[in-house]
Amino acid sequence: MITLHHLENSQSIRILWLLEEIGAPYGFEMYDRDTKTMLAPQAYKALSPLGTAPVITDGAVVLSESNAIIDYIVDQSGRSDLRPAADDPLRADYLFWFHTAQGTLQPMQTFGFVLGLAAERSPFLVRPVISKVEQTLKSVFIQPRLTAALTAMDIQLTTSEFLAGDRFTAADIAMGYTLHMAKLRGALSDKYPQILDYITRMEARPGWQAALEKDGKFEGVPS
Ligand SMILES: N[C@@H](CCC(=O)N[C@@H](CS)C(=O)NCC(=O)O)C(=O)O
Repeated sequence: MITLHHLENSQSIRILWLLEEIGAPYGFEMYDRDTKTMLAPQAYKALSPLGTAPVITDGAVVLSESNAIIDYIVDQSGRSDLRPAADDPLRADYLFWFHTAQGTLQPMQTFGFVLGLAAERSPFLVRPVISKVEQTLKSVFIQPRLTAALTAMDIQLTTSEFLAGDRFTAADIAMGYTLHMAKLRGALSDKYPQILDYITRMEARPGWQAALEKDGKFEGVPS
């Protein structure tokens, strides 16, 4: 049986959501973050080579990286509706959004957050310099990529209910946490009305609600 090793307030909520959407039995172990560093505790870091959340175990298998875990769980579940097949016309949209979640949107968002922390926590005298670097990197590198992806998504969602057509897929799961966090941080303005509606639809899903209930204290903390 698959066991989710679930770190509080983390991207692991995606996997909990997927498991709840699938509805098959699974094991669940909850871990709190280190209260000083807010990183995963040592017991969590020892689970996998990367030391990051999420992690699943399944017999001798230990797997980290959100999208690898999503693919593994969908493989095991036999739920072919969650991933358009190779000859499905929706396959390209599916692949694009599934990978854009973890290949562009989430890393850019995390990078921006870390740059903000660096400026905030740097010694007083060098803070103006670090802040300048933060602003430059955000405006030259991060924001254009976020804007491009969010604009394309908003356009996509004018013609389809989900990211890959009118069917809920694992691309919606991969993107879910990222958009949820973007919304919480105020990064989604009225410029993206379709995305805001889409997030409301995703948050109303019984699977997402069940994941929040099982987690019990999800607020969302990036890193
Ligand atoms: N690309 C990785 C990112 C993993 C990641 O950065 N996870 C964060 C939680 S959102 C984490 O483990 N933070 C705690 C730590 O680094 O100790 C994935 O999707 O699994």
